[in-house]
Amino acid sequence: MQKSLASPHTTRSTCPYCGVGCGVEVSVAADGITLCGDQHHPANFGRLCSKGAALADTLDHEGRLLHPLVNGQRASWDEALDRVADGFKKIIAEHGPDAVAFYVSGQLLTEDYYVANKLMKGFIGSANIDTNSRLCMSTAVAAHKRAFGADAVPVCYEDIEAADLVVIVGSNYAWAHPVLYQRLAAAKKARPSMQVVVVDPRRTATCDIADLHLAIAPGADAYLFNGLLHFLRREDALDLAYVEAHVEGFAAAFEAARAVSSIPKVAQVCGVAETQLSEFFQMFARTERTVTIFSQGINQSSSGVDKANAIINVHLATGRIGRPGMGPFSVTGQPNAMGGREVGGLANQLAAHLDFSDAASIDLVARFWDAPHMAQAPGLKAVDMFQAIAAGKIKAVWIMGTNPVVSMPDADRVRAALLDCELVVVSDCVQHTDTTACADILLPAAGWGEKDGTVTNSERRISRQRSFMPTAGEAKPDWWIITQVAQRMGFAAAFSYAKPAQIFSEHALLSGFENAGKRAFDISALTKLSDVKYDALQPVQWPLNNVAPNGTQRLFADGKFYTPNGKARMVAVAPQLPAVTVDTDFPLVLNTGRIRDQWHTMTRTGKVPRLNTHEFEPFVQIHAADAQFHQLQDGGLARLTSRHGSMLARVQVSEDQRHGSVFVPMHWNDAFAKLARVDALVAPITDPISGQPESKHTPVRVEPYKPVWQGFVLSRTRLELADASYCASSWGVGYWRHEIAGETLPDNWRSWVKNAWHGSGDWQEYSDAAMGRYRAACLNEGKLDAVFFIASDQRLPEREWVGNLFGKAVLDTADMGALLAARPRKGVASDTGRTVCACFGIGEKTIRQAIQKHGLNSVEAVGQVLKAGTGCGSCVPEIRRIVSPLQVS
Ligand SMILES: Nc1nc2c(c(=O)[nH]1)N[C@H]1C(S)=C(S)[C@@H](COP(=O)(O)OP(=O)(O)OC[C@H]3O[C@@H](n4cnc5c(=O)[nH]c(N)nc54)[C@H](O)[C@@H]3O)O[C@H]1N2
Ligand SMILES: Nc1nc2c(c(=O)[nH]1)N[C@H]1C(S)=C(S)[C@@H](COP(=O)(O)OP(=O)(O)OC[C@H]3O[C@@H](n4cnc5c(=O)[nH]c(N)nc54)[C@H](O)[C@@H]3O)O[C@H]1N2
Ligand code: SF4
Ligand SMILES: [Mo]
Repeated sequence: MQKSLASPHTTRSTCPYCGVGCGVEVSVAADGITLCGDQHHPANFGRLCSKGAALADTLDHEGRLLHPLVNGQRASWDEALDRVADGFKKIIAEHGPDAVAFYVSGQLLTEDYYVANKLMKGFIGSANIDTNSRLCMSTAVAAHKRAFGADAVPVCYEDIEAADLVVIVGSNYAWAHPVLYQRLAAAKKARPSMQVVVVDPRRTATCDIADLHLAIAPGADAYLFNGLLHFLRREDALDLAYVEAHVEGFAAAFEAARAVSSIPKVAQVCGVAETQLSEFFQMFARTERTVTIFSQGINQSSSGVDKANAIINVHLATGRIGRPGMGPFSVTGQPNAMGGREVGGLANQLAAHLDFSDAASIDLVARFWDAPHMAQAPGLKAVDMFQAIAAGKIKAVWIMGTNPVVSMPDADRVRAALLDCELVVVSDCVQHTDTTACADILLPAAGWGEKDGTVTNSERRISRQRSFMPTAGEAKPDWWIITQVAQRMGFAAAFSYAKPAQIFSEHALLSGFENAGKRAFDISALTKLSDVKYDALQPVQWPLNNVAPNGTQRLFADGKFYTPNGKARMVAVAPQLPAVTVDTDFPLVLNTGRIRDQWHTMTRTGKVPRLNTHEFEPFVQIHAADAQFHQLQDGGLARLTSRHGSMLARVQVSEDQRHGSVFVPMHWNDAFAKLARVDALVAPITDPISGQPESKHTPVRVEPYKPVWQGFVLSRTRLELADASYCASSWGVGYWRHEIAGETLPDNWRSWVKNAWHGSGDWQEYSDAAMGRYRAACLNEGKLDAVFFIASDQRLPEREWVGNLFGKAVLDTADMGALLAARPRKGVASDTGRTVCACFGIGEKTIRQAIQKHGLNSVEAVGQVLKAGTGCGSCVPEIRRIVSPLQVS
């Protein structure tokens, strides 16, 4: 176990969630594990967001996959590994190497990723290894390669703080990259002249610090940046000397931008006011130090690569790249999205930033690996890969560290494909996910805190993840599992690593192999690190070689790019709107994305009560006018339907939503709710260059869903409420919360309830059949074990005070009376409202009451009275919205 550099009892590691890559300090003591931000880590300097701060609460073994399982039966590692190796070998022997595939993840460590890629591309002899980064960063990768000749992010985090203008496009920075957002917010506070523009169809929490919000029409971003390019030329705001010296393709790019270029025309197609548009253009024209951040609102699009290049174009044409405080910045999502790109985990990439475009690159990697069966052509990209599985062309797939039955578009088809596939192997830390349910062989992977390796964050910074606790059950690190299978497939010599440090060293060596400055990714300075040095590796930014032995903060300072002639390329972009548009059957645009406190498919964040209080159900956010037109009520249920599938969700009418589009979080799935996978609806339409799916734009219909009864159940253990047609379960503080609804009335509520709650205890109930109300509570030695509230409409008591009763050792008669009357007893706050501050559990209503009572007029004042917002700070934008609504234009 690696001990800390800070003190004998602490370990320094890196947060396993987002691509900000925050350093954490973990203390292991007899009474438990505590954790805080690492003051010295250059990504966060001690800060953590709500998810990072709650990491210690995810480390118990509840729900973990502890042993290998073959066809649902416990098996030894030997047995399971042999089954995997034999299964793959047999299918390869019969059908060739392209009949097998790996589908991996930006959440694997670099060392895991490196060996998975090596096994598939160099030894099995197929390039059918793709990754969830296809759904995430593949667009940015393609755009970088087109513009810079390499997948290299030019900027660093300090550039954001040093900028005078930060343009945030298709990124809900405040929720998805919270610590970077906090750094930006702090920089703006210290230097109020700094300006922030947000380009997003929705008004998001990120708009809290925006001087300008362009609520752009979905999919119109390439028009916006093409229009900007044209405007900048007209205003003489380009750096033509820079273009002349360092850029090619200007004329064609500019010509393409002319098609739609007048301010009225651009404003019209972008759906924003002309005044706002010209304000943005002028800000951009006059501000030299500009950083443009972009994320999934750009990447997840059927023309995402062009959009990203339209953004990069304006930076190249203004020469705003390679200098402090400026540059285009694609922020990565997953903790090791960048590391996966370095090892070539995408089906169209090779290791060390090489690809299949020339025979020499393929040969280079083959020689380095001494590969017996080097793949010669790109493999199938994620969407095509699952379609090939559905078509029976791929007969064996090994899924590692990702949950495609939830996160892939057309997810019902993905599930069906896996259920039909001859051999499905899944490596995960968690036993019951929507994807593990489709597996023939389940391999228990060691989780965060149990494994060792490296990750690379958004600014090319490599940091160590270090283990600080024993592995759960028989779990093993991914690199070990993969190399064991490789050995059993007959490749023992090439996969005989004893520890991650050896893999890292080989990866570093390959990055420098016959490189000589040709490839951006070069960490040859980290080759042959001793074990001690690998263990102690400090966060460093690549390139890291003999020219730059201490790493590189910023790229392209010398105006040289990784293209054959050293010049960057502007790309002629002919803007395109989304591939499929709304019509009368599917009149609304479905936009999907993240919420503040959940991580993807919730396998880890869903375990933490305080992260489940901010939002606890799948929801659909909709503009008031659309809600009215489609007869949807705030707080009611809705059924969403697309050409591909359907789901149920709670309606949130919101002024933040753009007219004509709705937003649904990507997180909910069968493990937590019924009919809640939004990707069942998302069309499998992809960008032709990157293969990234258009996850932000599917035409849908949203109709009211009117159950016969609705209700909720709070219970000490989780219940299977099979009769409910809608059921969303979340783990609260001391109880499980189930929001339910049904289409048929049971004959008898009492037996229904007893059927659902098997535990013994004293039951008390209240029933008003005429009004369709039923309430029941079960006590055990005076302590509350379960409560059921059923109604024919939405008139149900607030959950918070009912939930608080689970904290009482004994309920007295007044409590019971209050429960069955569905009204809190006198003096007890009826409702604190939806939790805003997860750190201190402060609800929206509590904040509103305090504002009124004490006349509070700032976030700071609310913090002083309630502490809300003074923990991790992730909720500050929401508190500000409550204190002073509608600040942003
Ligand atoms: N809390 C939390 N944080 C996370 C994650 C998580 O699961 N939870 N996941 C991580 C990962 S892997 C990723 S990739 C990142 C993603 O980080 P983000 O990309 O910031 O997150 P999203 O919510 O997917 O989408 C960003 C925004 O794109 C907007 N958008 C939709 N369509 C358009 C459009 O046509 N144009 C523009 N300009 N904007 C549009 C959406 O309204 C949304 O607000 O987050 C990372 N951080
Ligand atoms: N509609 C819609 N769909 C989307 C998106 C969207 O915005 N909208 N975003 C897309 C994006 S950007 C992304 S990145 C994907 C994310 O989607 P997924 O990758 O499917 O989501 P996760 O929940 O992060 O899945 C990670 C899995 O790996 C497991 N795991 C955790 N640590 C380890 C480990 O060390 N080893 C192994 N073997 N397993 C581990 C977890 O338990 C979990 O089951 O979703 C994509 N899908
Ligand atoms: S911003 Fe939050 S989720 Fe992202 S790395 Fe930092 S603590 Fe982890
Ligand atoms: Mo992602």
